[in-house]
Amino acid sequence: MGVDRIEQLPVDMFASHFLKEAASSTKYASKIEPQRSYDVLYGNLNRLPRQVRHFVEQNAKVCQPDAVHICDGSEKEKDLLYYMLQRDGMIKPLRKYENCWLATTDPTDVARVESRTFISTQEKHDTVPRIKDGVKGTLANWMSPEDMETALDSRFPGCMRGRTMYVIPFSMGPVGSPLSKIGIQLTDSAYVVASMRVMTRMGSNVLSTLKDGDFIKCLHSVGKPVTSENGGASEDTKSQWPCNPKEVIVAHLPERNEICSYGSGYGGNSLLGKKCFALRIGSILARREGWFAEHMLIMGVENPKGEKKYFAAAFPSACGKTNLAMMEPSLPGYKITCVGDDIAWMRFDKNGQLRAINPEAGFFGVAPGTSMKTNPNAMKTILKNTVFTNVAGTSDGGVYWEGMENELPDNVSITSWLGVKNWDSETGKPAAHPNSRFCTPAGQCPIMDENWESPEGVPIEGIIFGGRRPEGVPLIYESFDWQHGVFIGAALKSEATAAAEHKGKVIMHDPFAMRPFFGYNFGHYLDHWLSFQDKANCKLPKIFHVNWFRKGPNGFLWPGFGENSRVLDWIFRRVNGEDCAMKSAVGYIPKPDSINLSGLKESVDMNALFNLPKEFWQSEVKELEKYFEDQVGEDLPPKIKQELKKLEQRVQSDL
Ligand code: GTP
Ligand code: SPV
Ligand code: MN
Repeated sequence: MGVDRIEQLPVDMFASHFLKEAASSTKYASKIEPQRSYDVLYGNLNRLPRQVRHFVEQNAKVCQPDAVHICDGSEKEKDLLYYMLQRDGMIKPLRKYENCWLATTDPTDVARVESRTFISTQEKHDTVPRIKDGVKGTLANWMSPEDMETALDSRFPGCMRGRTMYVIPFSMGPVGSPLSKIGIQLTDSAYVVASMRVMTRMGSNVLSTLKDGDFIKCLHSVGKPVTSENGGASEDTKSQWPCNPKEVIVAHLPERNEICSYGSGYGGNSLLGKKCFALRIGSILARREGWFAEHMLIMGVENPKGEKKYFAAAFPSACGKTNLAMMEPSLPGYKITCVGDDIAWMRFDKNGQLRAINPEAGFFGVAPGTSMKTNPNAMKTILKNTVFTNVAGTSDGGVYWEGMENELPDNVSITSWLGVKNWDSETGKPAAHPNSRFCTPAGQCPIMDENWESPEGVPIEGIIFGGRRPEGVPLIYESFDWQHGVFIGAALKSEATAAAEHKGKVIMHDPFAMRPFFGYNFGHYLDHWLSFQDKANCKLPKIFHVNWFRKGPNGFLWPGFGENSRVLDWIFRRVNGEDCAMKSAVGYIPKPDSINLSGLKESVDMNALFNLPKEFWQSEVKELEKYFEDQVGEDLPPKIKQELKKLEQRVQSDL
């Protein structure tokens, strides 16, 4: 279906591009030239809106690229990018599929680097809560503007030498929607351009909706200028993937509407529209303008009567958002549609209805564990126009990862993400990196919702929190009210996953699944959420908590995936006001037999799934109390403290 390689581009179309590129690449030199000029290889600086042009010129002066390419988002440009990426050894074609590619990164550049992610504001406590001296804060990293300036000044000057600086105009959200926002990303990575082209709406049409100056300035560099010695490759590993792991910084300067990221080409570190813009900067804009920017999937659920509702769900990284958003329901008559799998921008409309858009245009999904059994819709989505990163390749031009569950024919061999040929599972090392991902256009998903690009967004009737909780936390519970629901979000915890640089399976706090993504003081974030309770014209959605990951002696107690539709069915009925819940210490839980288990093939121990061990919840309360005191300190809203007290009393009285 696909090709072994792109042998040739329609070269005359690009003749001038390659001539100029050749000329400029001979220009790089190890000696420093104070003022360097660059060629504009593609596009026209003069046609850019004034402030965009200024932003480009200013940063070109600092970063000193050899060339500038202004992205237009065209097919022609796409062909050029993929051709160059392949030529430079950054991606390999996967001939088994249509226009699919495999990239493998430097082994040190594989996940978000939370420890090097900073937010810089004049006032420290605009960014981080007021906590006791000596306690290490885990809710956002603040850096002073002075230190930030030093950090950026020691990295960016000259960082793009020998490379092309791409200018990416992109829209988060449908182009022109009143809920959308525009960014301009400058990057010296063509891989990032190819990925942004999938993950955002990118190209010239974005510029035509831009009110001059009203954009987020995003600057990204892999931090590896090309010199005659390194040829652009990594010195330590000699990999073709340029990066500078020792100098990584992912910096946010909200007061200047700026994001500056250096040293990593991977995922959330480099696709700046995603976590940096849509969540960190987004959450700040949201508070200022009265809306929400959240780490949530958005899904449509249609019941057998043809009634439809939309839900948003916040689970921490690699805890099942993509799976739930694309679920194939096992309950007959149910239909699921996908609006988004990672980020929701939501606001109450003038009728008081909460509405959500997915600001993204693609999925950057976790590959391991994705199979025809667990997520057939994702498997169907990624068969074309997809860039896979850090998965394993097969000798017949396909991909492979742990949990893919397809038996490979004997004559097909696997090359691991680290390039080990004839890989087999006996080595004990995974074939694919645990945080390996696919980057694929959302529009290709067979169950995309008919309204997924609707400019006004879809109406949200329920918000679901969840995490990986091996112990103590029931399959589903519902909050008593909005305030209790905000408390449940604040108390969210989960087992660590490979999405960031954490080691081991510790249970970590991840409030609102936003711990790595808060753009401002978490105490203020809670105030913002709580404030909607007092607003006259807001229909507050019900709030739920789910846990697919509770374990018994034989592993997971709940089959998960498509069977989660049974839980969605209960949620749906609750939103419709059905009397199928009863009070418990943690919230409303299903009345006996109110979860529809008909047709479930395996036997499930519902008692074990809903058991609320008193000692567990007593220590949970104590631990939460300490967490809030240590991490949110003076900024913890009294209402959250009250909710914790109420939980403590309910646990005590065995309610
Ligand atoms: P990010 O993209 O990192 O924000 O993560 P995500 O929340 O979209 O995670 P994703 O859906 O890709 O989850 C990936 C992991 O969760 C895979 O290992 C899945 O197998 C596992 N998973 C998802 N749903 C379920 C479930 O219902 N039960 C169990 N046991 N595992 C699940
Ligand atoms: C996450 O870690 O929550 C992701 C992947 O969605 S990344 O874009 O790398 O942040
Ligand atoms: Mn995510």
